[in-house]
Amino acid sequence: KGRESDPCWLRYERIEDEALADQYRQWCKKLVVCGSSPILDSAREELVAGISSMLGISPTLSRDPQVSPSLVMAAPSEGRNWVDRRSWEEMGEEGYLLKTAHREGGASLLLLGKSDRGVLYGVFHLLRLMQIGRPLHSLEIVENPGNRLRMINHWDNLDGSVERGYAGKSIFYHGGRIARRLDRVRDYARLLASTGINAISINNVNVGREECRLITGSLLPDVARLADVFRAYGIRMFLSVNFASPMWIGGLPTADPLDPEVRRWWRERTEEIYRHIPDFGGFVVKADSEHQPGPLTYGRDHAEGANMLAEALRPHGGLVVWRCFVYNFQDWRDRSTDRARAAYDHFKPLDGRFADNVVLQIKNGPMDFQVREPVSPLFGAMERTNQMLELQITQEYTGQQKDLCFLVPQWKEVLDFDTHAEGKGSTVKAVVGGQVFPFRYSGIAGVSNVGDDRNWTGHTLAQANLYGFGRLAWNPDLSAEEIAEEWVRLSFGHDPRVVQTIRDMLLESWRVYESYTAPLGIGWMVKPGHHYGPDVDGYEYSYWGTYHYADHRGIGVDRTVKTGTGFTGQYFSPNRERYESLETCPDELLLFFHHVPYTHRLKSGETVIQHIYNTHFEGVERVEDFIRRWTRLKGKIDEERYEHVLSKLQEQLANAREWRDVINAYFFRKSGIPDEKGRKIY
Ligand code: GCW
Repeated sequence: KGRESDPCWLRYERIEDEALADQYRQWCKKLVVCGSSPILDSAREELVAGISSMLGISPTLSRDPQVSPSLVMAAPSEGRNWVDRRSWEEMGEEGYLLKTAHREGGASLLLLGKSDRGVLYGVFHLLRLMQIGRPLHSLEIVENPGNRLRMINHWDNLDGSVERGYAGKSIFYHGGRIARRLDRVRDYARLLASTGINAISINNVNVGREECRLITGSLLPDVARLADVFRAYGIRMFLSVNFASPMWIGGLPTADPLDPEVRRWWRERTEEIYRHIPDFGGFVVKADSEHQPGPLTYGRDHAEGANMLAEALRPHGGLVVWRCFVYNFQDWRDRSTDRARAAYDHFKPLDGRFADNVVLQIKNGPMDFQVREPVSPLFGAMERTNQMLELQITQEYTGQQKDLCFLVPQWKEVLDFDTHAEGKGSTVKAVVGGQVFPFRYSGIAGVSNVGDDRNWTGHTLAQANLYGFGRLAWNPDLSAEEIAEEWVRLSFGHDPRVVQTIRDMLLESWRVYESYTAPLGIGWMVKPGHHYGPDVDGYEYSYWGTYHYADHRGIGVDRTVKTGTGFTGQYFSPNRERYESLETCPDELLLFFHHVPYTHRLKSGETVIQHIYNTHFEGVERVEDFIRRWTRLKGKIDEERYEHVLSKLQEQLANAREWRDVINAYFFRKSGIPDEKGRKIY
């Protein structure tokens, strides 16, 4: 850990194609920089560092716009003069323009933003083009982000541990304090900004007693140091707060949101935070969920709780990100309660009651970041309430950064899902992009997969998830293929065999992971607590509400309106009918919505039991195939990353075998139905 950390996709390796490098040098040897601010300075530094490293030159810096040819990087106030009105107006608040302009007396490459942030994003885009080897002589690019909030959530604790972290310890905290040296944090801010992230919450949503101190005078000066680092990269800082803070650190007898003393306490706390961090983003809140305190304790509802905090933040322009991951513990004997229903049942009735600086943060699925889940029916269901999507970049249920699982294809399915909230075309990405209803705030948050491991993410290829998350939050229309290929080129260079192998492995990996774990959307067959490895009945009789109901005849949860928990009724038509009917329910979600016999025939033509056997045998073979493909890259990528990924793939193989054998044996014993192909089941 004393060694330098991995640069991830910001490697800026020397461009070997001399003709191309020469062409770039023409544009980049003179740099005209108009304007200065912390963000513009970061942008300029990044640009100069990237150019020097890739092209082996130090650009001359000038403020004279007449030098030609040159690269002109201009702040909003000055950029205005460089382009016609139409081009200028195409840019939104955080947008940028990259354009090769041939003018009288010479040519220049214009890099303009509507804000300092926009300029920074433009710099990263330009550097990306060069790393990927794109020509620059006829650029005409205007980009605007598809989401207003592009946020990273950390589940880091002050003692340095990270809840659901699989990449070492926190990069923010050591032993109850905020890290003294922040170089690592600065590199992190660069990585995030390079993909367009503009907000970050830096502590776990499960806020312990120690972490409550983050909003007090004892820690705020240190929190402010972190905020300074992020600010220079256009990233606003948020903190997770504990709803009972007035009691825990304020000495009040209650945390009732309607109590005037409580309200005053939060107002004063907030004022103090803003004295230290003038552009503080706001609070992230997990309330009345999994033992976290909340307004329900005082007979108040979520809107009353959130609005109380919103009132304290409003004068300063802050937001409340209120999580909808709320459900009641359950008795497995109780067949009528359904955890999948919970978020909708709790929040839908409150539509219209939340203040306009509250955003509800909704997990992609109704349960909890499983390998496969339907999309939460809450998206689009609250037209008068700001909504944002929460994804889990950290691979809690998807291989824990031991197994390869590139999540962008899963996220794409979520974003492209049509909720039909306002008729056809009301996709999740349109809802959280604010295009279906005029939300004041909306966007996407992802739970970080980063720790202090030298490679940031445990599994080096898991860097692609962090990268992909940011890219999708910026532009949800990018395809998984584009993102995968871009990431591989930035991280491993352009050797065609390398690009093709890693790209394909990434793109296949989520479905491979799905194939050897819990089948057909049922989820949860993981070891309780840490959630890695198979345990079919691990959660079957517990209070978490995560059941599969397998017996000797069949498996699955009946969530239909007709005979089940009624969950399908939370969707808009025609999704409601599609999931309700056994005929139209997609195979991959069958057991999420229906209880069926093992002999039930899927659309694929296989029976459920045979599907379980086939996918589990196949999953292991696919991992073996990953290993074969990877070994053909020996010598084509650096030894360190080669060996590292190889050892991860071997770990994955052991895991896949364990899953295969446990799942197949379990269902063979339950059903008594042998594998048609006579393979070995234990
Ligand atoms: O997925 C579950 C995790 C918890 C987490 C919780 C949440 C932060 O197992 O570790 O707590 O979700 O999202 O609040």
